[in-house]
Amino acid sequence: MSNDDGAPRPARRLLHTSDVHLGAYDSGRSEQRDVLRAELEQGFRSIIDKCRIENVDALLIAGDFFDNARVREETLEFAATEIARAEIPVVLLPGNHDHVGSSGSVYDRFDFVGAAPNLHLMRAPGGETVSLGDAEIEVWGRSHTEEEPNFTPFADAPPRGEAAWQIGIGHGHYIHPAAALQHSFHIYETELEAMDRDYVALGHWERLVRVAAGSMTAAYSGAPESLSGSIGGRVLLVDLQEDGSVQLEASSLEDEPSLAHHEIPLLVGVDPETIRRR
Ligand SMILES: [Mn+2]
Repeated sequence: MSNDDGAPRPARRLLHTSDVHLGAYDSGRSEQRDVLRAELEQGFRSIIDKCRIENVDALLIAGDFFDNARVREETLEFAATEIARAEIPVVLLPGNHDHVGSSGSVYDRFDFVGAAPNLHLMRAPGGETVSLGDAEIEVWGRSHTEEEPNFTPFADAPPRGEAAWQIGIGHGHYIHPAAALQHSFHIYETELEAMDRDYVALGHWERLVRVAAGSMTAAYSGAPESLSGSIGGRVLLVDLQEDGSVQLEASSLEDEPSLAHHEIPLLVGVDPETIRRR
């Protein structure tokens, strides 16, 4: 597995988030929706602040960045302005709520890369590799298009590339061996192992959890602002360390204590019906 030649690798730090759902409260006007909308935007603003404060080298957004394709124009402008403010490479993988493809994508409404030149918007339905910064990190992912009902984020992913750090990013439902199979966008442990990446950044679940994947690390960051309750509120700082190991820290956006790698829940024996997804 992985890069085992023992040569030291350049230490890097990523920030992993997902399921931001910007624009979820854009339709209709009411005082309550305006409050919720402001909270959602503040969540993303806090993520960009954290990138700047924590010396993050790249930001990964693992799908459902926007809630739908009809969000307000000012939400699109807000998003692009904040991404540009990060001043580091930002990898944005579209999920099922903000899919790309021929049927009305939110990303066709606005020139995001023009407004935020540091943005890497993954649009290739077959999957693509993005090389970041000084080319020590490569990120592979496959975006949702909503044209394939049996979409699988990681099936038949290409082998590792040449860069020191090999990262996967995907938006889908991790299939725990105990899980029922009716969910969509399946991600299997065998696929994660076959990808042979150093870290896989997952989205689609609002909940923060590591998933068992052999000797590699794969995790859901959870949503920065939960649309359905008290879960969420954290992002994952991903330290790629010189010895080749990957260390996570779940950092709060609301002044809660951080969770160290071993304190982040690991998916074992959980009832899959308790996991909220959008
Ligand atoms: Mn989703």
